[in-house]
Amino acid sequence: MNPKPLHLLSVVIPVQNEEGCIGSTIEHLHLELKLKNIPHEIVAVDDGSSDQSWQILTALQARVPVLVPLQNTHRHGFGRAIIFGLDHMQGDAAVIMMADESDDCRDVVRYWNKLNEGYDCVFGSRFIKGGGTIDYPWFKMILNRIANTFLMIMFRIPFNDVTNAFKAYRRDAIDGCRPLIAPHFNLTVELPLKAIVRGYSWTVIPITWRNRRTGEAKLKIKEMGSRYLFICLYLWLEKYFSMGDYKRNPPPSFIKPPADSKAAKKA
Ligand SMILES: Nc1nc2c(ncn2[C@@H]2O[C@H](COP(=O)(O)OP(=O)(O)O)[C@@H](O)[C@H]2O)c(=O)[nH]1
Ligand SMILES: [Mg+2]
Repeated sequence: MNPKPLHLLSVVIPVQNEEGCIGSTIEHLHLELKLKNIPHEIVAVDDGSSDQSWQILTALQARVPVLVPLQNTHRHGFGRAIIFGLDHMQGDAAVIMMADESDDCRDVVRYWNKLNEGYDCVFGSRFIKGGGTIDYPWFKMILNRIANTFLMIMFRIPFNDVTNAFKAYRRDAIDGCRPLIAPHFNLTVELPLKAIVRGYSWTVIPITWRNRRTGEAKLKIKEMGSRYLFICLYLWLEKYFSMGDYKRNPPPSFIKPPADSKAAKKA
């Protein structure tokens, strides 16, 4: 467990063509966190939107002073935009949240409270008691359940909602997962799996999700399937074949004692 107290929560939101919902997502979130006295900033990363999303974000700053609108100046992509947001955040913890009002702001409060108990990561599950989904497209649901069952077996973890991006991390855990390499939606599995494989502490709480009511869903399973597989296999190789080299606490045999220590002199 991590005893370091937390001072600021950064909510990182990737945004692409969300003019119909981005305003209310941010206003609701800000209101909820303000009511609960949670010190926060909201980092919204626009990725070349062709609609009014960017204009809405910049105008909203007047009403939500903790809003930090950014434009991803690098190559575009869901994962790249989130990494850009993580690179620019000021907080010592982050929640990654979607712009389309699918995620519940009250769950952000629960994430923050759990992080403050000392966990490095807090993951939500929509598929445990107390969690749920509204209007989840049936085809996506079938693929989701199959993929998550495979991940539970491959990584031997008792957590059944790895593929959802809406999760919370201490900054230390995020930095321990660098370099982050997934440019697209596959970042949603890179972050939690890497944090688990590298030995960061984690826990699961129930969360709810509801389908967007405006705009378009952007996840294209056909384009992403092989990218998801790549990231899962890469982390599977790291888990079983890297001998713990990338772990948060590397195996003792790999830690060299300082040159003037007793142990070093003996050797
Ligand atoms: N910055 C950025 N955000 C994206 C991109 N693709 C999707 N998003 C955002 O990521 C979130 C999830 O996308 P969404 O369309 O709801 O995905 P789906 O519901 O899983 O199909 C939303 O906040 C989108 O605005 C992208 O290429 N760049
Ligand atoms: Mg969505």
